[in-house]
Amino acid sequence: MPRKFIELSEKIEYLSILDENAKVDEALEPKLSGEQLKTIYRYMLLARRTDERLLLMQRQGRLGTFPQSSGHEAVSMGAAFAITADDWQVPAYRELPGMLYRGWSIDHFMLYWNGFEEGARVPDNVKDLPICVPIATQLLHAVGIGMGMNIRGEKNVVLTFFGDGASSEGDCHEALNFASVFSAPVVFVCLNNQYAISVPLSRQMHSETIAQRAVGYAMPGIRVDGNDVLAVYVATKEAVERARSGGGPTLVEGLTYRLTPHTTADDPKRYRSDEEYQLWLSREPLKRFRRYLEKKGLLNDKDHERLEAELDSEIKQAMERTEAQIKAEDLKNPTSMFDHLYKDIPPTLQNQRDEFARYWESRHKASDKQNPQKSGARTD
Ligand SMILES: Cc1ncc(C[n+]2csc(CCOP(=O)(O)OP(=O)(O)O)c2C)c(N)n1
Repeated sequence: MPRKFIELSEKIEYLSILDENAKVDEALEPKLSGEQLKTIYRYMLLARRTDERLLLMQRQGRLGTFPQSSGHEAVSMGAAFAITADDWQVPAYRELPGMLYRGWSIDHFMLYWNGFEEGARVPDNVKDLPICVPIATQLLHAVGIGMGMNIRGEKNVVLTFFGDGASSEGDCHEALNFASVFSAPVVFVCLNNQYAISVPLSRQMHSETIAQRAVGYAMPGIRVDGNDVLAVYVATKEAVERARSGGGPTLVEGLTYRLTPHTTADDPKRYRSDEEYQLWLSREPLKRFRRYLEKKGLLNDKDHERLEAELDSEIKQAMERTEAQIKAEDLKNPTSMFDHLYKDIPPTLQNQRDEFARYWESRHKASDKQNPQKSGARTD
């Protein structure tokens, strides 16, 4: 029996179109209209400013712990822009830009990160699943949706996201494998920000890229500059078109960096050097895309000021609306936590719900007795 080699396609393509100095490779530039380019920028900026406002709210005690998305705008928005409203998006938890673009309101995020189920309620006519915090579990949901589309003979596509840390989870392997075996129309986008909380990539995996894992699952894989929204868009669009025409799944890796702590509860100075941070700050996605639009005559300083003012006013209005909503009685009753998992609640859960409702009622009666002047007004 001879020893021989089995040929595999082991070359992993890397794509960059708009570099950190806003120099564009015209041969690779996608043919998007001025309006489309401005829409992409609008949602990237809206997400950045919302993220900054959410951080202020968290620091003021008006929001719970949450993971910021700053730095990830190009991966999220470039990919989301490559699907249609009839396709599905299955996010992890850093896809604020793409989710806002798909129709989620800022209110959703303010409610969600304050612990209210209403923040996870999918808006009407939006084909997205809600934010998913347990890492990599959403990938299996995405593959299930994709396999369902195949069974129904639908020509839609599922776009799903995960982090470099999530790539080490068994769920990720199972999802990639199933998607490949069943030729599910799923585009897996990895936001490789090079850290899983404090664990650097070098402690996460020994391979050079995440994209090359696609070889093991017999699907196309590509690494893109994840701070270049044009490259993310082009690579995702190609993958979407392949999936739509029956070509199965693709793995797209966007190499990027988070410009913030992992969540508001973390201190990245303990595991990332300032030098590294400064290097990646100089490569961040918004600045280069703004310069690209300026060079094309699509944006000037005055337009930008106007846009910022418009977006800030949207964010402020959302904050006022949600804070009023949170004070309203219906959001103050935590029995709603039982309401969203099952259409018909199973008896065991119904018992727990009833027990909790009795406890909650008695707590209020006790609190009304202690504060008779507040009788009738809830104090929690
Ligand atoms: C199943 C599961 N295990 C552990 C955690 C705790 N956890 C939260 S974020 C995180 C790291 C995720 O890193 P990565 O996938 O790279 O995503 P990033 O946060 O960097 O975007 C971990 C382990 C979790 N959310 N879910």
